[in-house]
Amino acid sequence: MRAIIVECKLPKNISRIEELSIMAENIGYAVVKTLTQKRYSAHHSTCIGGGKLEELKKLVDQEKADIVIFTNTLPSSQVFKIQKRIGDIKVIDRNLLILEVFSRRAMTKEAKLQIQLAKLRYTFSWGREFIKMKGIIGEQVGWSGPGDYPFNEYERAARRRISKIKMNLRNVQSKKTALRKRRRELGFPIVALTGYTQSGKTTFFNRLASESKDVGLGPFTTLTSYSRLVRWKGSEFILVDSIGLIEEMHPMIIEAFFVTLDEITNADLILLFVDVSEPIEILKRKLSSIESITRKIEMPSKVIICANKIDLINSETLDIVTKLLNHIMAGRDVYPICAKTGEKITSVIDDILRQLDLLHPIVRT
Ligand SMILES: Nc1nc2c(ncn2[C@@H]2O[C@H](COP(=O)(O)OP(=O)(O)OP(=O)(O)O)[C@@H](O)[C@H]2O)c(=O)[nH]1
Ligand SMILES: [Mg+2]
Repeated sequence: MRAIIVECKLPKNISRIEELSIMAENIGYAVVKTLTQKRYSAHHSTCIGGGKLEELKKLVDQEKADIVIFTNTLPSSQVFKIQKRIGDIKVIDRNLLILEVFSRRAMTKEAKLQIQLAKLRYTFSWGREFIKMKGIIGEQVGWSGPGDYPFNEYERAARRRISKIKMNLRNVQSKKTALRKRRRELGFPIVALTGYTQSGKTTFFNRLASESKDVGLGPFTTLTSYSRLVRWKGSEFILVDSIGLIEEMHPMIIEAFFVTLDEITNADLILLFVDVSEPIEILKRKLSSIESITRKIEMPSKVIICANKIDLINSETLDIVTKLLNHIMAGRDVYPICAKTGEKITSVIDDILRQLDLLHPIVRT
């Protein structure tokens, strides 16, 4: 599948072309061209302006593209208007690409349901637009009276599907909640891993829990949360690995994955993973994005920062990054580690035990 990535670059926004290219290529698209238009504000009906749209149309024909991916968030009306102008080709935005990545990665029933729900809710208003565009309801008819019939039908069907998926999801998740409750009753503290996608959480999880979960398949390798009992120096705690974060995650996606993220909210301690091998500017941006997401999901107060992938940087860079992390994450312990080789991870585990008051384990008889 050949993809063209398009961006309407506004002065206040950073470019997401690279991020989306990686994501698209990761799920099998060949990014054949990228197209950028700098504007002070997005065009009200087609995001990019008319001239650029013509250029896009030519590019689509010339490159025999199968899909156009906008880095911007597109309201449904814009998607259909763009499609109308450039031909019968799939047009998606960043949020739908993220959901497509999720779909490809979803292995468990829970993740599949969560994605279905997010997709349905994200495209809920699209049905109305589609019906309108296809002239099933003429715009002149308006949205009240008998002309509303097809839309109301669509809306009812969509709502029914949404509530059915929600019910299935609740059934799947109630088992997990029961398991969590049982573990609490048994007195095991819960330590959850969080951080930007691809920062090395599962690599760390596999090492501590002697597991072999998938790592490094690209953004959102892990979608479903996993819990394992970890024993260290005679103490035990539950380690939870879950979905990674991304900048500007759409609220609907956060909501669909809320229960997964809830594992983080319910933890006694958080290990926040940061990939220190990334350029400092990106690191700063990601840290502020993590801050805003974690504020929304109400993180527990105990947080340890794992500055991961130290094998990829030199000591001067590590010094700069550690200072930055100490400054931004003031009051939290920062540990430079290498999850891949296991270097320096023992100090993190010791700190977990210290913060959870597990240093002097009670011997079970
Ligand atoms: N060089 C180096 N690579 C690492 C280290 N830790 C993890 N990686 C690599 O980073 C990539 C991502 O690792 P994952 O463990 O899948 O990251 P994740 O945070 O679980 O990612 P998501 O599941 O997408 O949220 C993999 O290719 C790992 O091999 C490290 O300490 N050093
Ligand atoms: Mg992972």
